[in-house]
Amino acid sequence: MKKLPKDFVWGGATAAYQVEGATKVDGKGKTMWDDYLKAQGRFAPDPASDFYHLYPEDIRLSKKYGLNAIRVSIAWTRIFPKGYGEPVQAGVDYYHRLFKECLNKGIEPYVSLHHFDSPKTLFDDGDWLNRKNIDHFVDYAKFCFDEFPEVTHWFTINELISLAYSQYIQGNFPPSHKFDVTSAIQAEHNELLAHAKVVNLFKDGGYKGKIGLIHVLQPVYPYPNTPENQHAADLSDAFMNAFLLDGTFKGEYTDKTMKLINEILDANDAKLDIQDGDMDILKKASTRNDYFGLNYYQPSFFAAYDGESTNHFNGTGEKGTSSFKFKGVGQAVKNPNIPTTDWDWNIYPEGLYDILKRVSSEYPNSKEIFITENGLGLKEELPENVTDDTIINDDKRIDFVDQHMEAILKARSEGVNVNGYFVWSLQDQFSWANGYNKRYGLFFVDFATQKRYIKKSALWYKALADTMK
Ligand code: BGP
Repeated sequence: MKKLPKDFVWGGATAAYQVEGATKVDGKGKTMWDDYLKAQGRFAPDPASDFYHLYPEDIRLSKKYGLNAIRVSIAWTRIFPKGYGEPVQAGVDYYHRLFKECLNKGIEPYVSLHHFDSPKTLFDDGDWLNRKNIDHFVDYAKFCFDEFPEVTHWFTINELISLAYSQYIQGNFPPSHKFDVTSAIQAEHNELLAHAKVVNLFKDGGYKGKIGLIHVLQPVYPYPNTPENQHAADLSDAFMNAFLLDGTFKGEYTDKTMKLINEILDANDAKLDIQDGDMDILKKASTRNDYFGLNYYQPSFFAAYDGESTNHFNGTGEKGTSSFKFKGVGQAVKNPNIPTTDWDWNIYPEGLYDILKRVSSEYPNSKEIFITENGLGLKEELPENVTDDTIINDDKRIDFVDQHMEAILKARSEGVNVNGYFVWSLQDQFSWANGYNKRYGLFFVDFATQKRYIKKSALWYKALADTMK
């Protein structure tokens, strides 16, 4: 069995809207999802995992199965229902209770301020495309830093690209635009700006603790490996990874990245608006991140393509149904040597090793890295003869996490400063574009009764935790 390094951060990840449920209680405001999901009619954000009420149980299980940290996010709309104005005390109190419970149990909370859940009022007003909303975000962040000194590990925004890409390219997040390249690239830039402003505020304000942000990185490989396909992979990489990494840790978009981005913008009659002073803000923040949260699920394989943009998003788990062709970039192709999940996600742990090496050599300002999400979505059911002691077999997930840990420890042994791992996810949760049949948890949630059952992966997680002792 492998051994975890001493003091390794060994956690499980959650996000407020995916676990809390209770979307209509204690004065909570609507997020960009409530009406959208209702109109879509496929699944609802309630009850999720009812973490709003059951957090003590999940934290108890976390402790029991060897975790020393969890990722949670604050729902902006529990505190400011409209995104700004007067704070709601019940929401503030809930997060104090949650953090206290974590700390009392020796579970360190790593807290994100924004995890895909913009307040509806601000979303209707342009979301991240409206620069006024950046100021509202900074005000909300300041409120949280002042109010929650017990939190010492902060992240500003989770997965800037997933928001921009799912909202404006793939079309599977509200407002469901497809291949709206201007909005996507502008959202990337504006979110970077929002992050940088908050980091500068945190450092200038002398707050105790550490701060960073979270990017999901998706290495892009040419397939088959030809010069044309390599160029398609480079274009996709610039859009998905390099633009955001440059903006975060270099405080500039390098010439190499901008050449590729401009090629994409030209092909799509799109434009990016960078205003005077923006780059100074990014520059100032670029050396001030204390750490970097890296989410990794899968790489993509790209080939050249010169037609119009089309896509199909597999949000049901019908294997083989996804397709993605992006004008001026390339098309995603299946690499027959790489296994995939029912949702067509490539399983390739080496991709995590590659991207860790790249971040550490090209972006030294990332300083310390935590894998803030990684995991495997599976369709799982309770057996008919279930009892309280039933342990759900998820050997596939154990294999997946084991192989990814292997990649992490290899990169670490070669000098990459990666000091923690948060499995996605702590318990089963609701998935934004897939609903309740894509389970990731260490703990199985029977959504009808909210009862928790242990999966075999939780036992494995505990055994690995014990190697730190
Ligand atoms: C990340 C998000 C999470 C989570 C995870 C799994 O992008 O930060 O919120 O949902 O992916 O994705 P999915 O639920 O689509 O399978």
